[in-house]
Amino acid sequence: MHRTAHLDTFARDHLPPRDQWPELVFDLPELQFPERMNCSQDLLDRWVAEGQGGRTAVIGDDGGDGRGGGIRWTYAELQAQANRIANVLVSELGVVPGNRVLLRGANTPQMAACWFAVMKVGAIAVATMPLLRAKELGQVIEKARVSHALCDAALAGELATARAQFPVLERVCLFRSDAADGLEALAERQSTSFENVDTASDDCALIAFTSGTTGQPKGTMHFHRDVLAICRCWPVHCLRARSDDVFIGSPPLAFTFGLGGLLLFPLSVGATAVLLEKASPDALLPAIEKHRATVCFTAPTSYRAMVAAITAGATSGAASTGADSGKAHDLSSLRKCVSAGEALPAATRQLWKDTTGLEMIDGIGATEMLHIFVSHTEETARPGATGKPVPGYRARVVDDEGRDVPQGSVGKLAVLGPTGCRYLADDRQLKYVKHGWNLTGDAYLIDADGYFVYQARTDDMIISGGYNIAGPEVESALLAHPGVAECAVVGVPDEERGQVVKAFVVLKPNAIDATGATRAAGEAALIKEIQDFVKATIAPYKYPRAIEFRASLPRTETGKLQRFRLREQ
Ligand code: 3UK
Repeated sequence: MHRTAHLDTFARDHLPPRDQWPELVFDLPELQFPERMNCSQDLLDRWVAEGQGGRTAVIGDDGGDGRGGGIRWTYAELQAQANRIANVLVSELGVVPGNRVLLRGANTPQMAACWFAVMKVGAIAVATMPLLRAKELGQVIEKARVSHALCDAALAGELATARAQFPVLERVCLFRSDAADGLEALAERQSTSFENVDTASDDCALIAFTSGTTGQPKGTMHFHRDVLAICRCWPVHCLRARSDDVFIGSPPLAFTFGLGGLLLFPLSVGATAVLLEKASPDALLPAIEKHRATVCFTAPTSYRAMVAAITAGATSGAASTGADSGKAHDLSSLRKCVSAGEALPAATRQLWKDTTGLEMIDGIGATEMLHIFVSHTEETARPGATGKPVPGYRARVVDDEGRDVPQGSVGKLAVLGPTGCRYLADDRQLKYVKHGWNLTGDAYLIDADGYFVYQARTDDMIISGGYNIAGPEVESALLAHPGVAECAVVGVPDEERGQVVKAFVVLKPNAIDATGATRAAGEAALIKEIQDFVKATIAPYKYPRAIEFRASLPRTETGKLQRFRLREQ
């Protein structure tokens, strides 16, 4: 390890022992990193130094609530804001290199400036999802020993509650606030220049907490060089964005999918990022049109919901007014659409293509790996498959002993590359990293052409009557039925078969009424019809023996289905 710039060495002191790290490979010439670097230099300051400071870096859109929309900052302005905040952190709030600084807010230009300020002062960003409550914030504060927080004034309440219980959090400064001691007022008095702390390339830059479904959240530690490494792998080889691109999307900056897709990747090519405070499918559609966005990042279900809204708009007539979801939206600016966070069903890829003419880019990423490691380009997309290892990464499908399974057999996905899993003080390190490989917890197979085909989370595989059934494959088949809006497939206990396949289905608005039957008769007929439909699409033994209709499905803030909740019920 290189000489640290951290005066507070908590992060280094709590890295896993070196022999528990995954193997790291820096195979590409662009992955040769110097001993000392601060990632904000490469992503932000560089553009100003190169005379590109007048380009637009970030655009804020509050969806019309008037709190902070309308901000457009050039690279020079974003740098000036970040520098002012860096000065506040050091001279007003007493932050020293290595301190953990919690960031809390919706996706906004101010949040982006705060993130860079934390990088610049050599502190460690601990970004948190806006929806977290005091209890979860408290777990993060305690685990990462967070001493300072920068928090959007709109979200101050839960943080104040958490702070009352965890006095390790000494200072909270509110941004987007008119208060005399708010961040804006403090920043106003500071200089727009700041000399970045000369961090080591292996100094920790961020601790990202997993959106864990159960148990204590895990903090994943990523270095300054990791931030740049992810910018030089997937975006360069799969996304291939340009400096005139306008990025937009839904994942929070606190989710590394969003941090990369909506901040690091656009800035790494000198492009523009539109940061939306509200990014539900209903809000995303008009925002794409309004900002003439060219690159979109969101989850598979969000693409599906956007298609539904577009289709509803088209049938009700483009001239209709009122709710935005009822309007036809001009999406012709879009060039590239990225899907991640969950498997992309072939049916959803096809729907999006039929609606927009665009082939989506799917990629599997993980908080532990920082970003995407198996993916493809538009040209090499294969419906139902995630793709191939991203240049810079290696991937295999292995058995419990870490040996490659035969081609075409289902096993565990194992990956390694320039980034990898380093949990903050957590025994679960030994579960994620085995024999030097990161085990993501996903069941995959490799097809005859070397494509990686997602099956399920390993603990979501259903074993029924001796057969292994991957829930997502059944979900894909269900999604192709014209009445199905959303669905989730789980295994439920069954005396005879061990488990049976059960589907929870959200129907499209008119799926039953259209039949003219009574509700009960209509539901029974539809269940039978959907079951027959699945049997005709995939091997009949995989069909859902039980189907339950729901108004909605439980999801995390990052858009993932919470199958465990459905199993519990
Ligand atoms: C699942 C996928 C199939 C998979 C993430 C892009 O999702 C991200 O990180 P998380 O830590 O979850 C990781 C797990 O999510 N998954 C993600 N993408 C796909 N499954 N196809 C996909 N395309 O189970 C994985 O192990 O929340 C995604 C970039 C950064 C991220 N952190």
